[in-house]
Amino acid sequence: MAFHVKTKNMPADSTNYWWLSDKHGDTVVAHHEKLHRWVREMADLCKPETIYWCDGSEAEKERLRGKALSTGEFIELNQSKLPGCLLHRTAENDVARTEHLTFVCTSAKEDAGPTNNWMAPDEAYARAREIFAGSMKGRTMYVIPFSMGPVGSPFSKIGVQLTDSIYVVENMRIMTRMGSKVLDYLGTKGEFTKCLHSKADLDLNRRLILHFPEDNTIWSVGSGYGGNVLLGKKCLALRMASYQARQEGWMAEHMLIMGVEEPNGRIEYLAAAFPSACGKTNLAMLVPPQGLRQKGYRIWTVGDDIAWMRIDTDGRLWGINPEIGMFGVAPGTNSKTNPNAMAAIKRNTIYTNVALKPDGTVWWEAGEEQPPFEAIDWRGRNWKPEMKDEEGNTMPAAHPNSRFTTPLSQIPSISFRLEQHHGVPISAVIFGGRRAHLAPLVYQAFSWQHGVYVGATIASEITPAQYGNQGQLRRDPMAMLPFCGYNLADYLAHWLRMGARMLQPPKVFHVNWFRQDSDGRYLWPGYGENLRVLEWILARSRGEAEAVATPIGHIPLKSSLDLTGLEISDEDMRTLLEIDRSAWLDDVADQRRFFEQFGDRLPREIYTEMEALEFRLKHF
Ligand code: GTP
Ligand code: SPV
Ligand code: MN
Repeated sequence: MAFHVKTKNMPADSTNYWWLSDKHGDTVVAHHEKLHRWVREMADLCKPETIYWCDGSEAEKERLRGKALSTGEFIELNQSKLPGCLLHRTAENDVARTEHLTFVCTSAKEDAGPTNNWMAPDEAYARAREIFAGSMKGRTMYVIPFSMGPVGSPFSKIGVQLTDSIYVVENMRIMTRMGSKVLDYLGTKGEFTKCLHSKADLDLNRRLILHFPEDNTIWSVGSGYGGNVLLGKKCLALRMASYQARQEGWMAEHMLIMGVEEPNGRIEYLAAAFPSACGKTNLAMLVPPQGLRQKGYRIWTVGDDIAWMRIDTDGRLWGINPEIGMFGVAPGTNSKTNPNAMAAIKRNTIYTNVALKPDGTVWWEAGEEQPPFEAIDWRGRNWKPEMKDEEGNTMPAAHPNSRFTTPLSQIPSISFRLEQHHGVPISAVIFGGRRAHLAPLVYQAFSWQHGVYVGATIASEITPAQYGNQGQLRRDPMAMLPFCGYNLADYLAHWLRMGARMLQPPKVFHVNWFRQDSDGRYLWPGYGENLRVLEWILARSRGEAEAVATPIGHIPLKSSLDLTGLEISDEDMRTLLEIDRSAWLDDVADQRRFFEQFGDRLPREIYTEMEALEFRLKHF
């Protein structure tokens, strides 16, 4: 066990050593020179009053929370109804990821590719340095050693985040394995990602989220919102990790992982990539609808946002969830749509930008009950259900991207395999998006190569998880458009290479839970009912269920889906499974425009698949 002699007002250079007791209980001095030199350099830049090394203990958690409650950074919720729960409100201009301020800083611009913002490393460091300079004056710099994946696993990655936000520390405590055990593992020489964060003045014009994959470094300044500042998550576990994964021959993906236990007791695992706020958290912990529950189905949640996958000695793809918490979308979550999440978030949860009810509990749109008579909204203002903004729109009480941070261990459906470093074997990979039109409920790719093309052509409506034109359709390959730490063309080539290396690649599917009619009504009930589609997907992966070949892939017959107990009209089912050839040809034209930006770097196989689809649409 390690303890750290780091307390208030010690000068930065006294962080140089910490004390560890060795196996025999003797006290020894450990010195990770690189780590300490870096902490000192960053402290020289940011000028905190104090440096505090997080040990990950319960006592530390209580102490930091107490401090944040006293400054208003956290608001205490009703502790008898929501024990261990806190509320945090971000700045009004800081409620989602800011993709336009997020950069991949490789030495060559082409290595970032046309879909990432790019800045030369020297310029990026220089611009950020100006904002970081003195940004922590009068504040504490917290040092958070964390592990993505079980501590000590060969498939895990270590990071050390410096931050001046207790909100960040407390979220990292839930989302990652953090504290002394990680320092112990790092020893005197361990590799780690250098993660620097400061809220600075939360000014949108002085906000930058910078990735330096060549230096294994992340700098984020000027924000206090989740994906911008919990640097283990999107920054490390996706952008940096995807860069490393390509070099090291594995995959870092924006995917949930879930186990589906079938009536015979066999558990098969699925990995699914949907863009932000398109249903990963909900699918990963779904509760089987009555009809299927009676058959004996049961779900095991492994992960809800990030999957790291590698090929094991059996030639199959195995995946782990590097996180141990979920940072989930609140609106739409209730005991009908997601009972497992509702059970999980009743304790030890940090709520961000939800509404506060007079009894000290929380509320959000499409939540547990009808709108409360009055509440304090996400901005901290008095709110009533009928309130309208200047343009006459109803004002939500909770921000549409309000979230909860909760330990995965609290989810009733949590998988018993979460802590196993080798992870779970993946039988099927599912892609999906939020598409009001075109994409049918489900289809299966003809091959791995066709599947890579299907993933590359995901299109989805922009959601409140990011700034941008809400609802606008954009192409988002593998749901990684905002998260791929290198050229997306090289990323697609990596996917093709991985397929060639596998003896039994997962079968590939595409789903769309968000098909609408002309009145904007969802045709498919979604949520738990999605298991009906997963059942078909798993049977197809084993080569069992019926399907019809169409130009875009194999689709189920209505009769090959178990719809027991579901009220859905024949007409809606027909629409959900229809293929509109001329609309698909228009989509191919849009795909071509998207792909052209990658020039010769895009793998030829992607064009081959696109042209084959075009041919099938015209001639079959
Ligand atoms: P990130 O955390 O941003 O990566 O998102 P996510 O993919 O985990 O999305 P999440 O499951 O949190 O869902 C986002 C929103 O979509 C929530 O408001 C959900 O209630 C809603 N949603 C999820 N699944 C379904 C579904 O099957 N049908 C419909 N209509 N809505 C859904
Ligand atoms: C997403 O936007 O895809 C999220 C939330 O999962 S955040 O961590 O903020 O990126
Ligand atoms: Mn996500």
